[in-house]
Amino acid sequence: EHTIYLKDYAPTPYTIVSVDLDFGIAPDTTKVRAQLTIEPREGTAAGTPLVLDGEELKLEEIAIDGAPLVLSAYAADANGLTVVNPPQRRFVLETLVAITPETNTRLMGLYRSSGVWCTQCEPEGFRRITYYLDRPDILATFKVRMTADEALAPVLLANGNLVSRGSLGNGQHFAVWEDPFPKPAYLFALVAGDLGSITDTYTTGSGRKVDLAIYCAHGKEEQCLWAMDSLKRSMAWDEKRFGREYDLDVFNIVAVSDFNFGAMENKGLNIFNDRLVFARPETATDADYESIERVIAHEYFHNWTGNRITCRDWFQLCLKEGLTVYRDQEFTSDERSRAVKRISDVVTLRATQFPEDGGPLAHPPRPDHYREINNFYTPTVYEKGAEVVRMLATLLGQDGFRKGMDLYFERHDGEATTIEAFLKVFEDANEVDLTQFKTWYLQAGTPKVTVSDSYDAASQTYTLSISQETAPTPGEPEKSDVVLPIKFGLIGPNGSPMGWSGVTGGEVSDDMIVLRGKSAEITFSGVASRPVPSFFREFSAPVNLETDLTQEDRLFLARHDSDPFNRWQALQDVGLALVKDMVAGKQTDEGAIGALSAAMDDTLASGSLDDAFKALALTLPDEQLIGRAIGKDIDPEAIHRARVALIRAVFRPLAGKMRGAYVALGSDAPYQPDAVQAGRRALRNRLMALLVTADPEGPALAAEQYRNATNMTDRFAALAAIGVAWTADAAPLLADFRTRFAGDPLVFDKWLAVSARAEDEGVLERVQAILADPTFPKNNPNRLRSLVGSFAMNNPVQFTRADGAGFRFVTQFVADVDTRNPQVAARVLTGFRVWPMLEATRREAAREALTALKESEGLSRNTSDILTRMLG
Ligand code: HT7
Ligand code: ZN
Repeated sequence: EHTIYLKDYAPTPYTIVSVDLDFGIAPDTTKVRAQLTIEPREGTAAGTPLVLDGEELKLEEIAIDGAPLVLSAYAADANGLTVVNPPQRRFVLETLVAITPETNTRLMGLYRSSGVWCTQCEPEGFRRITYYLDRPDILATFKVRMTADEALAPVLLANGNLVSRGSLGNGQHFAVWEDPFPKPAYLFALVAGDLGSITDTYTTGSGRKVDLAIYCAHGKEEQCLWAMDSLKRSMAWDEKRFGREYDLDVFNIVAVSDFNFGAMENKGLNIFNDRLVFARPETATDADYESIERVIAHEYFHNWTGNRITCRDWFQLCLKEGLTVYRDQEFTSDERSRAVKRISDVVTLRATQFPEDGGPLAHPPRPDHYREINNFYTPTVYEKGAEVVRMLATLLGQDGFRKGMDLYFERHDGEATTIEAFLKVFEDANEVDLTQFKTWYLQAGTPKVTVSDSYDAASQTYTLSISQETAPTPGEPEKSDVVLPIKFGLIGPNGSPMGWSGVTGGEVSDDMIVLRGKSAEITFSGVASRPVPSFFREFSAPVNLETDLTQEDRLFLARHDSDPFNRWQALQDVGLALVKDMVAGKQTDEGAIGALSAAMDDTLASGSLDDAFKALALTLPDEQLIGRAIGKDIDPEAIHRARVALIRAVFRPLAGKMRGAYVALGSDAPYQPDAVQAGRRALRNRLMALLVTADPEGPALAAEQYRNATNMTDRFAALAAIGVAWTADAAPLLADFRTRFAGDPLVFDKWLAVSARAEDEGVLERVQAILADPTFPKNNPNRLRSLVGSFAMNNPVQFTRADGAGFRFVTQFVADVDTRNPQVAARVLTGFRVWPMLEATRREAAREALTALKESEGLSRNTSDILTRMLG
């Protein structure tokens, strides 16, 4: 079995100092000549073989310092190349290999997307281009020469700065690029193709001019302007907030249509999934605009957190990913609304990371073993990794955090490093001990924090009992206590913040309790009346919280908490408690429903809350979150019915007001993607979606909105509301949408996603028919994920059908796609992660489908790794 352990980390006996690559790019076969300047490390014994990684390479020539190697001096196999007895001094290994990008459906290494040659090397794709020490602790400078047909590939790009280019006469041309910054091979990139572009410039704080360009398919140039605007704002923000300037003379972005992920931060040459570049109001939603802005920022921020300072090994992936997600979250918070961003991020965390952490695929942000590293680009590494960095900032304060970051850049620039080194800079800059804090990186699972309180009127004391508990996760039976920053406040009966004169029993400052042990009992004195407590303000730690607050307390918080996150959270908690009771078949609590209805009414009418916040507050917890809150024997159909019933009960009485607000929120202003306009549309579309469920007039209103829409945000919101609820208008409107935007693949993705999320029983058959259509692009990750990924991840009722047909469809799909693109297959398969929590019939049906898949021959390592863990 092929398992890699962190404890086995050791530097390689040889290192690569510089790389000269010469690509002869041509249809069918590309030739790659590599000259690697290699050195033995100090202490490497004579005769130690040099073992290079390599996959699907055809070796045609091999030489050392210009002298061809005899057959006995080396061995090449399916995993790489061994040079038996390399020189014990600096030498140049030259290889010539042939590769076939055209047949590369895995989209790792060099491949061809809509005629464009492009690369994806993270994490282990470079070995599919040439023989190499393909690991992140090998930092080398790269010089890249490319030749290609001038007509097929007028644009030739690689990392760094353009050194020379010219015509070779015979219809061929060449370009040479040089990247002065030593980098790991996973940051290597090249692009060759016939592309359009937009250009701009950015002048850094120190006055250096940087040439910016975004390359794309011809005709899409106008759709790149928002991405360019986002890039310039990102560059300015990183200077202002973190003192980080860009370091090369050029920054290029290329949009490609076949890409396994969102985007890639290759040094000076970011490559993007085109869905995260292209935007115009008619075809992109507000959410698309925000995603583009976020991902452009994320990849740009990697230039310092990832590229200038990279990871020693792939176990440290969250060193760059968690930190960079934290940075992009802060960027969006500064550019838009901090509260709305925080709520949205927590919704995402709970929808993706919490289920991972509570299911068969649970792993720590820094795992200590893996079979397939591609399966660790997970919500835990990214989003929980960002939460851990956020807690560090919360504990140290913004200034302390910034001091640590400054030291990180100063101390580790140019290095491949570790989580230990990252924590050490915060310790040294702030004179604190982060030994226990490190547990967050090493341990899987979402802690459960329980708080109970009591008030003693006679002594005017208020006591909190707080405890933490993390349930076992696969392979981790025992859990340690983690450091918990608990931002909090006490609220008096009139809704104002309440102070105290003294506190005993805990580590407490004005607005934060820090819990380090299993439990604490904290007593506040001088508390004039019983307060309502607000815990984990801003969601200050990624935990599940249990309190003994009553529904009245929660409604009080929803009205009075000074922390907008907890105002939102309080309404969520009220709704969740009600819907859980309904699923359990308990007598409907009319009073409580009326109170929630009144709170929603107040929210809608509020003159102080902004529209985007209201849209979030008017959203009840989704079905999957309700399922996880129930925790076992989940019946997704019962949850669906209960949630619809609750929406009707809460919002039906408000339908008149909601229709009025809906009309009032309409506007003729030209579309702008800014936060204020987007917030207004979000609220209006939220009302529309609620009316579709709660008001007999809702579906007609949505259909009218669909027809009259002047932008994709409004049109798609209407289509999604109707298409998912599968009302009478669904089929004709979906048909209209498809023809209206025929020829735009990114809009086709929206059509696919809504089609796959329909709640009716017929959806599975329709999805199968779409997939079976011979014109369906079977190798494009965006299309496959939009259709089958949406079905498995976002159609909880039909995917988990009790007859098992939804499960079987997905496992058969996975088996098929796995032969061409294992990364897409493995990712879709993670849709099964809820299976152990389902009720018995569905659970057995899922087990059968997974077991049948496991028996298939020749599954990829990606898919078999997920499957093995999934089945426990
Ligand atoms: N660092 C990038 C990760 C990535 C990736 C991973 C596996 C396969 C394909 C991939 N493309 C990009 C993206 C990021 O986090 O910024
Ligand atoms: Zn990243």
